[in-house]
Amino acid sequence: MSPVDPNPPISPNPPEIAATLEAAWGEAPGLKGWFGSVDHKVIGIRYLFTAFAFLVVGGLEALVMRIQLARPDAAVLNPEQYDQLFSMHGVTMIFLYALPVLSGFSNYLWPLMLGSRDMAFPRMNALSFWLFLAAGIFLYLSFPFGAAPDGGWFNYVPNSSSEFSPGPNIDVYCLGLIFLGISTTVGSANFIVTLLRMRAPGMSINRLPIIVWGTMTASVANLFAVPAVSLACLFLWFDRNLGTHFFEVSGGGQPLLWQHLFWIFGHPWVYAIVLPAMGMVSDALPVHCRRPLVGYTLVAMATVATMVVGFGVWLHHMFATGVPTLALSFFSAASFVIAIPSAISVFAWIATIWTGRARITVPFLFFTSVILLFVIGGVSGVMTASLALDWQLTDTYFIVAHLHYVLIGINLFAVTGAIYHWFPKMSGRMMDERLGRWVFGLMFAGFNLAFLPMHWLGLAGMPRRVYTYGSDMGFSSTNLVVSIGAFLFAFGILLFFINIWLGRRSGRVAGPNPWDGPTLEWAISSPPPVYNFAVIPVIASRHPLWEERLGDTGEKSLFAEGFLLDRGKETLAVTPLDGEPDVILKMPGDSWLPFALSVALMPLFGGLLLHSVALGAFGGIATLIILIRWYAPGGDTAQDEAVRVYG
Ligand code: HEM
Ligand SMILES: [Cu+2]
Repeated sequence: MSPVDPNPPISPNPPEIAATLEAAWGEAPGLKGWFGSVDHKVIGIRYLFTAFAFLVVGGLEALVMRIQLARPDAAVLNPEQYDQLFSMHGVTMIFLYALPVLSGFSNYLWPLMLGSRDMAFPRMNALSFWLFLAAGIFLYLSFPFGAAPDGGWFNYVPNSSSEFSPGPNIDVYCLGLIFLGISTTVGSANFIVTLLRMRAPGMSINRLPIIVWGTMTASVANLFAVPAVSLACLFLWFDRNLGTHFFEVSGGGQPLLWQHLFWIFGHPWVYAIVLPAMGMVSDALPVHCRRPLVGYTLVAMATVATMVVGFGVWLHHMFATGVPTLALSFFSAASFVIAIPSAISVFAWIATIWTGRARITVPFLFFTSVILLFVIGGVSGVMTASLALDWQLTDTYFIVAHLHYVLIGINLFAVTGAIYHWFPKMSGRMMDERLGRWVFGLMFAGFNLAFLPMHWLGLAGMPRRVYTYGSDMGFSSTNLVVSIGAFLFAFGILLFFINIWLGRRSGRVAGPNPWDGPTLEWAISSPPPVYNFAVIPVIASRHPLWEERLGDTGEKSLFAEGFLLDRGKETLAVTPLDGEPDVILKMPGDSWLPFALSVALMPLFGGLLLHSVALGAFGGIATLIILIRWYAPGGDTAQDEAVRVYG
């Protein structure tokens, strides 16, 4: 920043302090810095990049399926290949794109929005990223061998038992999800502790941005939900490899147990991959409407309520399995009820647009389209909460249409808008608005062309997960339209990536606060310095940068008079609810351990998959050595040297 910067960041960053902090926080040079970085911003961007890479892979799989389905009786794919493609497409999109992309945003944004210098556990943060990448690679290594999971993303037994699926495909699924579950668990624990402790003074719980509420809710839910699916996968792996009978009727087991364990995880997970995305809309849409979000408290409470109710609806995925009538009625009713908290956010967004002074920017277009797509996906969801309709529609293309409206509508459209919104912060440059409008138009038109007619296909009785259909069935022309729409949509996404690439290379310089946003991340330069805030600010409201203009009486947030922690790699921890300053934390430096641990787990899981004792033992011993090194006392990991600031 030059001294004549016309638009300096609000949070001061004097050069002499910057140099000290730079020395303490800067990345180690060379490979150690690259593999060992624990900076939440670096990790966040890596998460985003990797998740988008998986989106491309999953998208290409979808396009191949759509080529096969464009015409009746096509033979581009045989049934076995089609099974692997839709299964890997589902697994990739749900597990390797939809949650990780949100973890990327939260990782990048949380400390900046909360006024902290990093996440609570930087090394665990790096670990959760490397584990995610390793588990993704593990799942995909099976692909070239034709051994990829092929039992759908929810992998029902007995179809996935060794009797009906003797190859290694399902074992890849089981071990891959257990592997990935470690990453999710580590990441969730980190988010929760970060929320409770790593905030600027005064950032009390009722001042948190909604994305923080969203990711916090998702993280707590993941801690309860992920063990269910990991356990289910472990049991199935036992059944298939050690001859146990958890899911086998002949041995006294229960096939339905799989569905219960899976959906106790699966339904909350669906909320985990939309609530943080809804949070991004709740935080960013108001900026483009030039007013605070309408109904902040209700929206925050609704976020939590959605998840609480979300744990009580899993059986709606099993209406067609012959469960007792009383259970059917209960779960049907709960599934209707969940529409209420979901609708609160929609009303809050509409009211914000209605009462604000909207600028029709590209993020604004994406966020408003989220509202529309959410309503369509929500209504088709409520329809299937009705038993009679669900029995008719289950396993048809109506469900495929519904799930894409929810997942693409609330996750992908929100994420794309959020990239346009926060890209200037991440890169220091703007993405081109004109190209952005083309991206939006193509994505919106292509998406609806591809997925709206799927509802009709489903109502007409076209089943999902079937590799072809006859020309006499009346599905042909609609399927052609769907495939054309899919390619249009994909072209829009391609343009989006080009837009990012051009923006990075030659976009207009953004300055600290190009959208005139109210939250803390806009108070520092773009991109932010490694230590985020030279002076940890003291927060007095929900919109620290808008206090003047909103005519807030009472106390004002302080940017120049906060905490200056410059005796090493330090940050402040506050009390959980009120955000009172509590202790100064020594933060750990770069480390190769998270990377090494993730690499070492690959041969361990590989050995289990291939029944190779040597490979497994090698991975196991390496894992053990790295863990011992990690936990060995000394080094710079000690977090207990905290010095009290107050009292
Ligand atoms: C270009 C975009 C996309 C297209 C054309 C597309 C198309 C398809 C098709 C053709 C199927 C299989 C239908 C069947 O035979 O049952 C499918 C399934 C699925 N898709 Fe997509 N999809 C796209 C993007 C996404 C995204 C972004 C997500 C999630 C964030 C997603 C999640 C799923 C899931 C969960 C399934 C179910 C897989 C299963 O049955 O196990 N899709 N999609
Ligand atoms: Cu559900």
